[in-house]
Amino acid sequence: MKKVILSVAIIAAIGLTSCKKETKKVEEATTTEVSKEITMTNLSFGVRGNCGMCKSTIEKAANSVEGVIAASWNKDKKKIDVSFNGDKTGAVAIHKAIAASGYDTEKVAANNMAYNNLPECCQYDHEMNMDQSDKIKSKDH
Ligand SMILES: [Cu+2]
Repeated sequence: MKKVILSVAIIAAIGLTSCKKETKKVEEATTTEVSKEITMTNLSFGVRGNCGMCKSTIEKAANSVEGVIAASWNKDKKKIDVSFNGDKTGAVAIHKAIAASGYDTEKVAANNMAYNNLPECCQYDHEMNMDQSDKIKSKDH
């Protein structure tokens, strides 16, 4: 009888440890995914534009690139802040997507057809300075 109890205990113990191992495996998988998210890249560059409508077009274009997590264009600074997964996309793809929507970036000139299709108020001056964050800073002083 004692032997039976002992073997039951052993089986239970084995069962418990194997269960624990499985749980650990799941935890490891989750940790890997989280560390992948940490490869997020933040990028800021100049983009020309005028108004709130420009802002939504520019941000929509940036967000349409697979791997882009967040995009925020600043109307006064003429500058966009983009967060993206560096494994999935890169700066060039984001510049190109914004240019295709009709907006000049520091590196890629706007698509002319897209620019001409923008509402009149959004047809910004191609000579406009981009990334005016320094100027705005000095204005604040
Ligand atoms: Cu606009």
